[in-house]
Amino acid sequence: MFDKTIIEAENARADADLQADYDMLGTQLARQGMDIEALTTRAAAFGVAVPSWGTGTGGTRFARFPGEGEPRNIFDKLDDCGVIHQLTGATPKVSLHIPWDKAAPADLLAKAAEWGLGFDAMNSNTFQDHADMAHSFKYGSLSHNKAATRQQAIDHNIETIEIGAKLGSKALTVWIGDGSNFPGQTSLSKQFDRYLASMKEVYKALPADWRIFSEHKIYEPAFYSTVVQDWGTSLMIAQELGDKAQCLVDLGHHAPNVNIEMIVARLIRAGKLGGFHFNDSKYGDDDLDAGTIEPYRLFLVWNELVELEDTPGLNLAHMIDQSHNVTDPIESLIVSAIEIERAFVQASLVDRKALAGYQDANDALMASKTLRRAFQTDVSPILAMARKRKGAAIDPIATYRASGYRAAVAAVRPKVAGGGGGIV
Ligand SMILES: [Mn+2]
Repeated sequence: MFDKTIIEAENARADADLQADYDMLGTQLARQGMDIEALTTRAAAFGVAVPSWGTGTGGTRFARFPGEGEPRNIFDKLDDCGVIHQLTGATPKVSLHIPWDKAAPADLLAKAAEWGLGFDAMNSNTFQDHADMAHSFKYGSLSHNKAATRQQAIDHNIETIEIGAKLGSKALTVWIGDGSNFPGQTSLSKQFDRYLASMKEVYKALPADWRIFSEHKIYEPAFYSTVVQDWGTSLMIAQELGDKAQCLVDLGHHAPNVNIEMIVARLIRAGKLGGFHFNDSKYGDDDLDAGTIEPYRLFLVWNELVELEDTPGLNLAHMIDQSHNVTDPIESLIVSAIEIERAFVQASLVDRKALAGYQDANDALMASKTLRRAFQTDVSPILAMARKRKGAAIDPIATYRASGYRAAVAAVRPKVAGGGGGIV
């Protein structure tokens, strides 16, 4: 369905302009003592995982409007993820959600191999009821007040680990919807105790080389209290569980205006930052495309990550977590992967020696200007050159549109009004 020769044809048309832009940027960066080739090598090595659920059209609490040619199953989703990786060269792994993506591991591995894809962190799902389950998660899962329901949630997480182990995944991300809608509905402390006891059972089932990520979220679907509501609780969980437990930061899971880059710095200091769910938001967990609302915040998060990248033991799982309601999901995921990589490369431009000097001298204005100089540099030619050298597209969106992929898959994938994929 995707003719790779379109990339070569489109790149041939864009190549001369790219080379001219690249040479000009290289000259500018050289004047600042920076080597564009080193930055391009760094960009080329960057990767961010695509969420399988992001390839379908999402929805809101109000409605879901199906798109053309949406994936019917995990194999269609992997095809779409493969196209994204072909075009960007920056999304080598896919993050799966169980049970949505349940299939024979051998078949998943074979489909992923067709596209040169691997599998990143696995995601369990106890925020909805599955087919054939004895107990409902309506009133909670890992923190439920009934032991049998908690055990069912524990068993599901362990099953998700077992599936992931067959796929080469090395981590489980646990996000739960548990909480309450009314003051008094539940004991805040007992509910957390039950959650911790359940997570300890899941932790015991981790293979030696696996990690478990605790993902916090301030609210939704529980609107009064959430069991894992912020990074403080997430850190408590990771510290109580043990060395294989770390925290996952989803950029949309905080109150508006929270200083997320500070959370990043603190969690790295504690040795407990495990990974990211990138997206963007205006008000809440909007799951909008990365870098579309607050690109400077995305840059500032990356500024901390780059500054602390040599911290011993730091091993971050970078993933996208978005919901696409009004765009072609493939296009949104392409744009997001590029914007995340852009912020990474921009943060790599920060003159850290000069910045440290301004900080030591209490020169707030020049320290701030040092960051903004990096943020205001258009690194697009570096990103495009990194793609070109990997055989990916100089202009991924234009190339995708020229490929006709969406129309081709729409011819064989019928529209489905319901379907999975949502906001997590
Ligand atoms: Mn998330």
